[in-house]
Amino acid sequence: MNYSGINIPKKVDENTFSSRKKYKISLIVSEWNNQITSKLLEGAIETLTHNGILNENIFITKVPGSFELIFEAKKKSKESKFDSIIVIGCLIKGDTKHFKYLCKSVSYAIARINLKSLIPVIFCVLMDNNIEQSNERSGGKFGNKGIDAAYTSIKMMELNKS
Ligand code: DLZ
Repeated sequence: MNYSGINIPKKVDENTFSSRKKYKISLIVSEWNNQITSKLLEGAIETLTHNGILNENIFITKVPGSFELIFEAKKKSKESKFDSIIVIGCLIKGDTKHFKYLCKSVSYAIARINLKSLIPVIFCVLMDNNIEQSNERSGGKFGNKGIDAAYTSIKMMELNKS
């Protein structure tokens, strides 16, 4: 277990590692707060490829903001191409009510997509009070939530196929 609560899988046997070659993953990334989401994306890609997922099976789609993660995740969850989806975003509190409603609608909508989808949609959207908190969770003292999301995605794909 690491500090974030994700159970990091131990080294797996050759068969399990090799069976991951077939998995196709969609990474949907918000460009809003790109300095943070790019680090989450990097952590996710590195973790996936170090754990048996082929580079050519990782498909990245950029969307303008976290709100657009919803539409793209809905679309991708209906294609039969992917075994899992990771949505990556970063919402940072400002002076207006945007933050509150974006946090609510994005988390609620992604949860709803999961209720219908036959593949897991992993939630990697930071919701922070300030940029410092986001930095701490995208390669800082609280790790990189992109790494956690990638491990979660592998676990869920294996669970879904078992
Ligand atoms: C409008 C907005 C605001 C205020 N803040 C953020 C944010 O912190 N993080 C983020 O990903 N997106 C933000 N957005 C943009 C919305 O997600 C969305 O792109 C626009 O409202 C257009 O639909």
